[in-house]
Amino acid sequence: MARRIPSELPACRRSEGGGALAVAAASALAAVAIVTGGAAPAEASQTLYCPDGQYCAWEDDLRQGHIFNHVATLGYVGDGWNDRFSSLENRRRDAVVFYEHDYGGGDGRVVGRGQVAKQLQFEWTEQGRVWNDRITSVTAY
Ligand SMILES: [Ca+2]
Repeated sequence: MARRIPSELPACRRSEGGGALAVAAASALAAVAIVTGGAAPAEASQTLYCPDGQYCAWEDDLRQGHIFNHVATLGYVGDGWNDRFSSLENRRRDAVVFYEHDYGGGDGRVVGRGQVAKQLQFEWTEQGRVWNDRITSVTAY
């Protein structure tokens, strides 16, 4: 018994040393997680406000999810956003028209300065047509 106690003390110290290393490693991981977290909001489902002077669209209702924001006319919003807009906001000085097809083709809907469409699936319906996930091009005046 008496001999085992001294032999356990170094073992105990090694254990503590390992514990300290583990804590340091955990801190390093936490730091990495924080850096990664800094980029995360763009991926997270949370509201990102539309910058002044731009028009914006979100992939989900109520200005949630990924945000698309731009200032100029776009004959095609791009493969990543085509037929994906679910809510809109126009913070430009002038009106913006959203079209169902590319280069202003098909039906268009005007969004005036400061206007918001929070839920295209409910707000932009006429003659049985729904504008959710349908917009393909934008004209900015
Ligand atoms: Ca379309």
